[in-house]
Order: sequence, then C-alpha cells, then structure tokens
Amino acid sequence: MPRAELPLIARARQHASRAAIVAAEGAFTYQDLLEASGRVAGCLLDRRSDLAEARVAFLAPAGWHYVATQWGIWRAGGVAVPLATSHPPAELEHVIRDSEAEIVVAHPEFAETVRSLDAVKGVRLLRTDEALAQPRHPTPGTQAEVDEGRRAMIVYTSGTTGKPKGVVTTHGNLRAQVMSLVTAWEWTADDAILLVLPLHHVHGIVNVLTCALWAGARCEMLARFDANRVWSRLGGGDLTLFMAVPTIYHKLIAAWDTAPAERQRSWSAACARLRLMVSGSAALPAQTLERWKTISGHTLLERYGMTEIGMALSNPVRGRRRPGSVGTPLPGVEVRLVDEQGGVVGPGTAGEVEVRGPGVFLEYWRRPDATTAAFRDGWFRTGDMAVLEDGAYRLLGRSSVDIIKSGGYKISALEIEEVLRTYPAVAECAVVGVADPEWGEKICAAVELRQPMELSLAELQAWAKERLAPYKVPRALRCVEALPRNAMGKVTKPEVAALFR
Ligand code: MCA
Ligand code: AMP
Repeated sequence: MPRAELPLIARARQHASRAAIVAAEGAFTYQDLLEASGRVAGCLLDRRSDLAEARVAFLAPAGWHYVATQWGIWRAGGVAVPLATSHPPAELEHVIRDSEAEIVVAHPEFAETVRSLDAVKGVRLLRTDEALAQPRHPTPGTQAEVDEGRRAMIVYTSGTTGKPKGVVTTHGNLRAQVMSLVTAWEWTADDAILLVLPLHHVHGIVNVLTCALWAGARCEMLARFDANRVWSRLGGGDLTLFMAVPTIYHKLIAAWDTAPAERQRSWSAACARLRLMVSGSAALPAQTLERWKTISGHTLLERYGMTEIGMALSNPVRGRRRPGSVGTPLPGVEVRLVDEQGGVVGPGTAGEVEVRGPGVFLEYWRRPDATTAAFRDGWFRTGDMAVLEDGAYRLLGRSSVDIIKSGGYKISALEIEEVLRTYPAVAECAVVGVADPEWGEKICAAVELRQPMELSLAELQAWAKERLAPYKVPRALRCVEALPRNAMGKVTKPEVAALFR
C-alpha cells in the first residue's frame, strides 16, 4: 500500500483558514490543528521516525487538547487509545494494561490521577500541555507516513464475558466509516456541530468529531453534557447539526419543560434552524421522538451502529423517517439477517444482524479467538436481532440478556456481577437491565447475602463507584434469600428482572 499522508490530515490543509474546533481553550483553525498536532507528533516521536503502532493512551476532556493529541498520535504512527474521563482508576488501569500502552498522555487536570496508577509504571508519561508546547519537529519528513491498513485506534467495549475488549480499527476502517456518513448525511464544510458526547466511544469520536473534521466543518465541544448549556448553544442559531443518545434528548426535553414560556419559544425557534438532528446508540422511545418533534420541529433521524462496525443502518436525510425503524444500509455497508444456523432469512422474519464492509474493524486486541468467533463467513455477527419490514430494518433487541444499554453505554451484566462478588457481604448476585424511560435500561442487582451480613443500596453504590464507571453502578438492589434458578440451578434473568418491577 502506498505510504502517504493520512487523508484526514491532507484534507485539513485544504481548509487551513477555516474554524475547526471551538472549545473551553478557545477557537482554532485547521491550520492551528495541523501545527499543534505536528508538535504533539514530534514530542511523541522523540527522535524516532515512526511509533510503528505503539499504543498511546490519552486522557483529556473533550476539547482542544484531546483533538491535538489524537491527531498527533496518528501523525506519529501510533495507535490512539482514548481513556474515559468518567472512569475510576480500576477501569483506567485495565485499558492501559490491556492495550499495552507505551506512552500515556494526560491533560493537566488528570495528570495526578494518571501518575498514581500502578499500570503506568515503566510507561512514558506526558502531559498534553507539554506535548502541545513542543517546538515543531524540525524535519516534517521524519513524521510517520502512515498507510491506511495500519491500526489507528482501540476503543474498549463490553462483550458478554469479562472485562471490556479493545476494538481495533485501522485508518482505512475509520475513513470508510466517516465517508459513509459524510455522504449519507450530506456533511459539508459549512456545517457546524455541537459535541456533547464522551470521546471514548465511536458515537462521539467518529460520527461527530471525525466526520466534522473530514468535512472541513466546525466542531464545538462541551467537556461534559449539561442540558441548559446545550439549550443555550442550540439557541444561538448558528449550528446546523446535533447528534446524541436518547437519554440526552430525554434530559433536554425535561429541561425545556421546566423553562419559562418565553425561553421555550426562543429555544424551539432556534432549533428549527438546524438542518439535521440524529439519535442513536440505543432504541429511541416513540414518546421521546414525538415530544422532540413537538418541541423542535425535527423528526429525529434514528440510525444503528456498533463500535466494531461504525454505523450500519440509517433513516434518510431526505424522505420519510419511520418511527421505530433504523432504516436501510448506509453507503458501502452490507447487511443481512440470519437464523440460528446462519441461514439468511427474508423480509418479515426475525434474524441476527450481520454486517460486512470496509468500515468493519480489524480485530479484538490480543484476542484472536474472540475475533474469529465474532465473524461468520466474513460477516460480523452483531448479536442484535432485527426484522426487515417494507424495505427498512426494525431492531428487536439483543440476543443476550447479559448486555445492557444504559444512557447509551453498552454494559456487561457479567462484568458487574464479577465485581460485586468481591464485596464481602455478597455470596451470589445477578445483574439485569430493567426498562426505564430516561436511561433506556437501569442497572439492577439482586444479591444473596452472606449471613448475618446486611447491605444497603447506598453502601453498595459507594463501594462500586471506586471500581466501576458511573454508568455501571447498580441503581436498585434487592437482597434475597435465594436467587431464582431453573432446574439446572442456573439463575433465570427474566425472573430476576421481575423482582424490580
Ligand atoms: C449516570 N447516572 C445514572 C446513569 N449514569 N443513573 C442511572 N443510569 C445510568 N446509566 C446518574 C449519576 O449517578 C448521577 O446521579 C446522575 O445520573 C448524573 O450523572 P452524570 O454522570 O452527571 O450523568 P450525565 O452527565 O447527565 O450523563 C448522562 C449522559 C451520559 C450524558 C446521557 O450517560 C452520556 O454521555 N451517554 C452517552 C454515551 C455514549 O456516547 N454512548 C455511545 C456508545 P446522582 O446525581 O444521584 O449522583 S455506543 C456507540 O458508540 C455505538 C457505535 C453507537 O451506535 O453509537
Ligand atoms: P456499542 O457496542 O457501545 O458500540 O453499542 C452498540 C450497540 O448499541 C448495538 O449493538 C445495539 O445493541 C445498540 N444500538 C445502537 N444504535 C441503536 C438503535 N438506534 N436502536 C437500538 N439499539 C441501538
């Protein structure tokens, strides 16, 4: 494959004087981004000519330092491993260790957290402000020329078993994912998007940030979601696009409902100036879709994707968007539904969604068996069930009860159970997701206690918060004498879920 400058970087040169990023640190053009990421690359390279796919984990709030670091890693030939600002040390340790990061870069706000991790012993540590301040690397030619088949990014995502796995995407995968969305959703350099999503998942990283920068558009970033701040920015009237998970729309509706009538009117009027609002990462409840339409005038465009494949299915930008449907395959993506034996099923019959195309990931990092198991004849097996009706796909749910979606995050019930079992009072436990209008599903834990010990929800939450990301912390607890089990002694999750209704 020819070794040349990455297309994302080459394209940025065409937009040099245009605004690229607006964040807490200020407003920056594409030229600023090229220069800053060049400095970061030079600092990471430290006289080498290519990081040669060394993993560089980085922890920074959504903002200028994040983007300059991400691009710097790519330009130096490294693999970007975004860490989550919301994660407790235990989860950060897992990602740094599992990805075998050679370098960890931390925003000053998180430098102390990172320095205190066991996993960084023997790892080169850098601060984003130091990397950004480095003088430009003397000879640009020594910056790595990265071919597209090389690994670009590892994003951690839950599966049905154990701790999160690293999903490896190449530069070519990322380009395919981005180009598919830029084409389908008609991105142009005149677009401006507000980013409110976390930047350790594909929704924020690819659909919002990288699509915007590929198109030469402006990406305005909030370090964290805040309903009133989002409304006041949407009210500014200069944005063209917005993308979020259903929980965020639910929270925006709640904020609108409590605002004074005059503000409601001005917010709604400003919304109407956006050209497109998108929902995804979890099922969009019909009620949220309807309320949002009344408030904003927008019929949310619902789409379906996954960390391993980017986006696969989407309702149209032009034409009818069907409530409850995730539409048709995006450009360059092939989708089929199969039965349990792997036979392709026709319209009207439920089957598992399988996906093929240039956007599909390369591998689970250092897990060849899991990678092999994830494919059938070259098709990626999503674990999502769907049916094709009137030419469009409707999702029916996950094939595993142990995968929970809460606030748009994919969560493994088994991972939480493993952690809860290490709590002294817990003899056995079962974690389930229970339907919730705000969060999609709420994490609920049923526990058999070691007698005569006792346990309250508050105690369990305080303990779990130290070990699990906030969205994995149980929100309800039932202490039971015996968990419901079938004749084989296996815990029956539907009956566990019934304990919380
Ligand atoms: C937080 N809280 C919760 C949950 N999370 N309660 C129940 N269930 C949860 N899942 C509680 C906190 O403990 C706290 O309670 C209160 O809510 C506020 O917490 P905070 O962390 O401030 O929440 P937030 O900032 O309002 O977060 C909500 C959020 C966030 C903005 C919706 O969850 C989010 O950014 N979700 C997006 C995830 C995402 O990007 N997913 C994409 C992955 P208290 O106040 O009592 O302490 S999927 C993907 O990438 C694929 C490819 C795809 O298809 O998109
Ligand atoms: P993740 O592994 O975090 O990338 O989450 C991907 C999963 O989110 C998919 O496998 C689906 O289960 C779910 N998902 C994404 N978009 C939608 C949607 N529009 N409706 C329902 N579920 C969705």
